[in-house]
Amino acid sequence: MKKDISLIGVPMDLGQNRRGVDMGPSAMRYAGVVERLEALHYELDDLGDIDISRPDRYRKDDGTNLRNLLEVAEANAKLAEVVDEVVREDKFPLVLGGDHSIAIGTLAGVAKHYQNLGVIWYDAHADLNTGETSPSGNIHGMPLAVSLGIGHEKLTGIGGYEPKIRPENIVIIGARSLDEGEKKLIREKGIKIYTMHEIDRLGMSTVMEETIHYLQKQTDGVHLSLDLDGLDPHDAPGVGTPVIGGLSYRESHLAMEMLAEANIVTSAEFVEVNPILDEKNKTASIAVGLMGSLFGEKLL
Ligand code: HAR
Ligand code: MN
Ligand code: MN
Ligand code: MN
Repeated sequence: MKKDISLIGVPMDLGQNRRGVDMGPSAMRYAGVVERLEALHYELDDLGDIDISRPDRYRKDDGTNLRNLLEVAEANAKLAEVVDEVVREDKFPLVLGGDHSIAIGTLAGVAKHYQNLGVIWYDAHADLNTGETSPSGNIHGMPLAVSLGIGHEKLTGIGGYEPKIRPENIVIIGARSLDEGEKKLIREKGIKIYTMHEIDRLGMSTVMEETIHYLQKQTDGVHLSLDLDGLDPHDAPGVGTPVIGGLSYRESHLAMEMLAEANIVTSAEFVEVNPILDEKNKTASIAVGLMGSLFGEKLL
């Protein structure tokens, strides 16, 4: 792991329709992210928060099924520039969300620095919708599709190039809520996915061994996009779209610990923490704990 980390907050809630997730970065700072990583001897540079312009009204853009399209696109373009600069300075970008639509900007900033960027999508959802397939019109259900170059041009074109990533370099872990259009895309593109079924059968240890092996042999960097709703809502209640039957606290730590050992992750984001829906900042604290494990914290 690079010893210099740049922390970027993205107080974004426009990619979905439950307010509060814009306070995620504050909640994770309050839960001690800076101190936690500094204790592991990282040089941490907190770049503060990206400016998000708030629309006067949350609405779908004319003629599209895309809620707050222009504002989401604008925020992600800003985020992409900041992340791009961080990677150019040879630092590790650690992005705090915000709803998952911010992965569009993070990946736009990171992916141009790699020939074959791998992506681990740790999530209850696949986020492979487009305006056409989305049941909600919420852009946080679309960032993985957008990064593949599938979706509205105002989103896929962010950063001035597309696609950002290739389907064969993606591994989805923890999925248990998939829309029909997403299932079709997963099959068509042959995207590697460990749903809860495979994780139950194989165990997280094998899933991570396979994931690491798969990505190591074909990628030159790995972005971890961790949606806290990948965890079971019993463990991580402070999320806008909880789905029962999720990954446990310990399975998630094991996943992070194995990634730390393999030393393959080159950028990361932790998203969907909503402190208004949380119980005494539990979910933000769990997110920070997972960051600790990802960056090499050991039990002994
Ligand atoms: N698949 C649903 C949709 O597109 C729900 C997406 C939900 N949320 C997230 N993303 N938190 O992982 O509307
Ligand atoms: Mn997600
Ligand atoms: Mn999700
Ligand atoms: Mn439980």
